[in-house]
Amino acid sequence: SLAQKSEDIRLNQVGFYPKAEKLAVVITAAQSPFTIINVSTGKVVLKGQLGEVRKSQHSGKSSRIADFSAVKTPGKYRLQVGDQKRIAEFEVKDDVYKNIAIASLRGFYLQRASTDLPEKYAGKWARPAAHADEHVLIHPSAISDGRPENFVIKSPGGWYDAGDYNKYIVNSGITMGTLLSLYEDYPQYFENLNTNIPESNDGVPDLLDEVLYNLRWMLTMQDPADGGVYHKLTNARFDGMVMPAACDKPRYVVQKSTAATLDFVAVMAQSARIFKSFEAKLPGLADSCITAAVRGWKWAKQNPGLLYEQEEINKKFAPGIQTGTYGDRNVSDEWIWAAAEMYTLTGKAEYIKDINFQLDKPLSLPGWNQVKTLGYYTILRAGEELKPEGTLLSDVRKSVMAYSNDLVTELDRQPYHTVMGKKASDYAWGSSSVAANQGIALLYAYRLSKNVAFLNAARGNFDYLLGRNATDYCFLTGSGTKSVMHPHHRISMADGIVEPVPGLLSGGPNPGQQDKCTTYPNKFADESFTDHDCSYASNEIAINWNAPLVYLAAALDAFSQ
Ligand code: 9MR
Repeated sequence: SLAQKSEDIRLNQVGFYPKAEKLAVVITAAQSPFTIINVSTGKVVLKGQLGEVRKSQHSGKSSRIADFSAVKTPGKYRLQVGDQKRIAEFEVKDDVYKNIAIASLRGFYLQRASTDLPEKYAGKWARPAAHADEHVLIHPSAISDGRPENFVIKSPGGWYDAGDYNKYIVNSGITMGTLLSLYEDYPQYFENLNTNIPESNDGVPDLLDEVLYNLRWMLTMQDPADGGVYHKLTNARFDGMVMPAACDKPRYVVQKSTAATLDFVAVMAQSARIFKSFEAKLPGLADSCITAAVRGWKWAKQNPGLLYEQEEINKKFAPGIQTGTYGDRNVSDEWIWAAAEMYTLTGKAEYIKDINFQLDKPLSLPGWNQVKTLGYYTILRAGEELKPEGTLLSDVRKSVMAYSNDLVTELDRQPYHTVMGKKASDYAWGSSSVAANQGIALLYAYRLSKNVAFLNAARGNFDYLLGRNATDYCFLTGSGTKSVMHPHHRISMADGIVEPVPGLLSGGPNPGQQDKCTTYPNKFADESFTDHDCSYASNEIAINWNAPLVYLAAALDAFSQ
């Protein structure tokens, strides 16, 4: 049964954990009373007044907040505002975060390449194997001296990056780092979390099974000859809007890059650490990861700043490559992340001795081209044991706290009562991942300080993603009462099923509107979103956006136990 909701009431459409703060935003300038009614008994359980007027700095729109945090008993409720034309039904229940953690982790299963997805695990989104990637051409941009042309490698598996079917190491890097960190931060949580994938019940947590599917692919992307890592595995041009099995274009691995290699090193080092504890189930895996990491590190030392240059490549070689570039222009942060992981894996300070951790600068939220903070999180996690020399650990702590303190400043004045959107720059391509990554930073601050304001703010961003935002959409497919239905996602567009593939996080508002879709409602930063499959700039899905949502949902659930 779909809950009813007026468009001008914005709230988490999935539900509220009993002890959590519970807010709805009403788009109105007028003061008015509100009531909360228990749907099954018809009784009024709470009466209140909307809060002070708040204004969106982006659109200028006025709104007020209904705070019904006092409703803590599980059940179904109706919020009625003023004359009762405005209503919103919602649920209070214990498993909100858990269900979202499972759904968004299953989103990765449904993105798997090179394998069939049987109905048993994929339901109506079952599909046959495609993109086998058993004969991947080495693009001329990647052919080193003496190697025959048309040399092929096997590079099966991994996840499709996004709405497209290519596989990019840089973006896999941050995605894996986020999921592996989730495991390291909350290992007990995953002991019994069953996500109904083929590997469930194999003695390895489902989160790690899913990670492993992409890890095995990443391992194939390292050139055995020199340890460098190909930037991506891709078509020359994007596939059409067709199902995977209808794709038949040749696939290439392209030029090696320092960004890809260092991200790979970081992922391998972190994986080695984690999979050591699963030696009995996965014999030799941790060792393979260590070897791969060390070889990648050596290559990077010899090639410390080799950028991926798609335009240059296309001037020199055919076929030209037109797919996503993930063309990072600065690899100082990749060095920080890789060094932090190698140091943590080996305990050898030599890995960090020449690294400038940039702690004189503010923390940067993790993104595919900015990964230094993943290194900070690892130092934070392992620091007590590692005891790095000097002030590294205390400086990292200060940096995380300063960033989070900054985030929650003036939260009380934000129209949606979220730290997300305080700055217009939060609304970049993939803004949903900004909200989720802010939530993660806040949870680190909460763990360091035990200050519940940070936990509440993290939950606020979770609520943002599930509907308490200026677009009125729940950005996670398959969840909520008004969720995204038309993501720019080839499988969802081509499979003939009305509902999109579930468990995928839409990119979210992006006033850049680079896709030039004509269906955006306006250009206001917080509303610049369109649930149309033309909109790759606001309504695509991507693995690096899903991963921080998995983290946020699972961590919030772990804190709620
Ligand atoms: O997420 C990426 C975003 O930060 C960039 O601004 C954008 C344009 O370069 O590319 C995004 O990544 C896309 C990638 O290049 C190809 N697969 C889909 C990704 C999500 O839109």
